Amino acid sequence: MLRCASCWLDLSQPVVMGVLNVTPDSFSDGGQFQRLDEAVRRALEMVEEGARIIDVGGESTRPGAEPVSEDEELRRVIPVIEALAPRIEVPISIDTSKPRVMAEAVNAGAQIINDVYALRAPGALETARETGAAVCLMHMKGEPRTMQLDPQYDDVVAEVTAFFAERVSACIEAGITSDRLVLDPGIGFGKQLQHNLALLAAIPALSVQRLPLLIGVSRKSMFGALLGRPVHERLAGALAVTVAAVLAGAKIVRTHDVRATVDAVKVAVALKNAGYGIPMSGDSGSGA
Ligand code: 8Y7
Repeated sequence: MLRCASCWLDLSQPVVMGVLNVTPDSFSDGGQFQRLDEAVRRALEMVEEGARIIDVGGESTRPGAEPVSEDEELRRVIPVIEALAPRIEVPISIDTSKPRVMAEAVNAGAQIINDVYALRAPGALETARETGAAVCLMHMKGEPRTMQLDPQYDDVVAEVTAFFAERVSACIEAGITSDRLVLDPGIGFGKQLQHNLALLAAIPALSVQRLPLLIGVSRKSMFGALLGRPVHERLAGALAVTVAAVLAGAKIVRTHDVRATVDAVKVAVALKNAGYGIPMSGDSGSGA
């Protein structure tokens, strides 16, 4: 169970996190009330489709994206969280790296902090502790504006695992208990295709202290590199990774495409429960 600000999230079976971007380019241009209405409708739809977390984000962290101001980020996300929290049972996560946005979002009803900067901003550890929210600690090499300019690693799996161990220690020292923590290798965040694939292949060994892992590959450029597909033709690729990640033990899958991803997770869970990957008796050993 994951301890959230005022609830527990059952992760004994993997769950889907639905992405709710509230950046100006995500919804229509019909003014703030219409945008709010559309955002709430999409969130309710994702819950209907089986999302068990709604991830609200007001700052694009896509490669090359420019940062937004704290005030602008608050203006985008707080009204959405206030409108949504009383209307859904599933926890809301706030996708931010800014302490003040974390605090106000949890005040408005968010239960989880999803920080691509893993609480490395000044004051973030202390603020996160005080909110009582669960925290997703994501690995990112560099910062969004420049992270995809030829990132290099000696051993990406060792580097990400060491980063997890360091950030988990920092959280524990700051008073954030381990029952509040989720880890995420940050697919596409300062990584080339080979790094993303190495991390996905290492899922069974990637965690520290057996903390739950979150994987986000939805629409990401690794499928551009692998398949030559544009952003809206990457669902099949992402579902393939989803099945592999769930079989390997991932506990949260972050996606824009909730309905299809919930189906893929169900299939993967059924295969896993049927013994997928466990050799049949007589199928291992001497080969006689
Ligand atoms: C991830 C994420 C994004 C991810 C976590 C996108 C905010 C880029 N990706 N958070 N956020 N993990 N925890 O393409 O992989 O959705 S934004």
